[in-house]
Amino acid sequence: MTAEGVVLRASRAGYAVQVEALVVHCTVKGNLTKDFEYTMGPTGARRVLRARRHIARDTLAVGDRVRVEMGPKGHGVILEVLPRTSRFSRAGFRGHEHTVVCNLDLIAIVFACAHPNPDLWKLDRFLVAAEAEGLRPVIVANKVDLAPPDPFVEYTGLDYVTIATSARTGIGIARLLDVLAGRISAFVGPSGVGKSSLLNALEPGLELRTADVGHVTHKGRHTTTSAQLIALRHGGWVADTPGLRQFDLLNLAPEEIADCFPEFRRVEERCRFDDCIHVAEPGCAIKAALDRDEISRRRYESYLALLA
Ligand SMILES: Nc1nc2c(ncn2[C@@H]2O[C@H](COP(=O)(O)OP(=O)(O)O)[C@@H](O)[C@H]2O)c(=O)[nH]1
Ligand SMILES: [Mg+2]
Ligand SMILES: [Zn+2]
Repeated sequence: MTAEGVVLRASRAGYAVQVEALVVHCTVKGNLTKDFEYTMGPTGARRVLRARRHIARDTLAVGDRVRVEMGPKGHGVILEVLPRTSRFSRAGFRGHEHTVVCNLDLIAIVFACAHPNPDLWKLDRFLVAAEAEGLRPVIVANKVDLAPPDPFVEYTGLDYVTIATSARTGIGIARLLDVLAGRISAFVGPSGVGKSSLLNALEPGLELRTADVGHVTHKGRHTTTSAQLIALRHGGWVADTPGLRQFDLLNLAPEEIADCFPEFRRVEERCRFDDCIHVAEPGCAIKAALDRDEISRRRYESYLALLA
């Protein structure tokens, strides 16, 4: 019997794969140990282009959706890796690119309504980083018990999903669970905004390393530095990965930064020059939209700060 599952953890001993409600301990069918190269298919999903026979640590990664031959006693064999929709990688050992987590599809960017007050310029950086990685950002405005989520209203106007929550009172937690269900997500944001508290509110007993803990190896903290997915009882998985702690801008070219502002994307095709970076060029549609108050000056200044 075969079934589909999601790789939760990888180790030398094998893979922990969630198949429905079970965690199955899997080895890998011999001929799967090869490198995959991917290309974008017509639907946007990545397809395997060519497989080279060469054992690489990236053959299978946390988040991969796999087909498993179910065996006895909670064991199984991975027969096939399904096409990846995204691949979050970082420079790894000796400069090799290392896949941290696959199929991540949602980044929950957490800020507080107060204590600390939201730094919208920092929020813009996180949004641009998520857009640049092709990951769907969801803004979580936590600590709504302390102050209204007014500063976040401008993002709702940009069509970003914004959820006001309180890890303390439970406001918004059900809605957040709904958004996370069926998806692989990661929580990012500055320290002190309530990421750990939120994760515990989502799944009591869950305390991830997510943000600020660092490589603490005492007091019973996780000591592993590899990625894992934590299954939520209400559905979906939260990625707990050290690499995501530094989730930030890679080296983006100016044109790429502009593309990460959704309100610019609609307008910039009307700029006179194709390579306009919307600073001092004549015939710039972005600057014209600014003059008509159709683009927020604060967001534009945020863009300029990212260019610098
Ligand atoms: N009033 C209030 N305090 C919160 C809320 N969420 C977290 N906190 C408090 O904010 C502080 C930082 O929370 P923590 O979860 O450690 O933040 P992290 O650094 O983002 O993981 C702690 O003192 C929490 O008790 C909330 O929704 N409302
Ligand atoms: Mg924390
Ligand atoms: Zn322009």
